[in-house]
Amino acid sequence: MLKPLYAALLLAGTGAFLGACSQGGEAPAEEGEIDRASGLEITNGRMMLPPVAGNPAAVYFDIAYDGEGETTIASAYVEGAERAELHDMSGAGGMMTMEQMPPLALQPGANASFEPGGKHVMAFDLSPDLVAGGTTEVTLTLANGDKHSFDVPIQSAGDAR
Ligand SMILES: [Cu+2]
Repeated sequence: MLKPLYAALLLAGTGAFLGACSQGGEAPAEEGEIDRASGLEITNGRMMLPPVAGNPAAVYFDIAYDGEGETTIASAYVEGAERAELHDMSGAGGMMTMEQMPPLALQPGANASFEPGGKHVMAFDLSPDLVAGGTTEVTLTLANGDKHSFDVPIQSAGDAR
């Protein structure tokens, strides 16, 4: 089980987790204590491990946004991955290529899907702690600096997407 230290640090401003990083042994943050950017709803999240160990994993999820004004997803963090990037696929048929995508702007009432063949979060240099059947935490950072964290189940490459 990965410790949600990252989320805990982000919550330091609340006082509840002040100094959590140096204390050690504190209980993992409970559901509801992780960051929730206002108006963002994430469903259907999952991480697909690569078929070949050492390759990056892909994280998929659906977003519904119903906050005030436009919001923009600027970057992603995946617990247990050295780095994560927002990717999109372009091309068609056997000529699909992926590339980093620009920040994703969402208007109130908008939905977006990160799904196989389209947008995804690519997670690089995975910790061996990320195993099928486990969970990890994904954090989206908005252009205004707000964070939105959510847990995703980890699935093996052979599982249904
Ligand atoms: Cu990718």
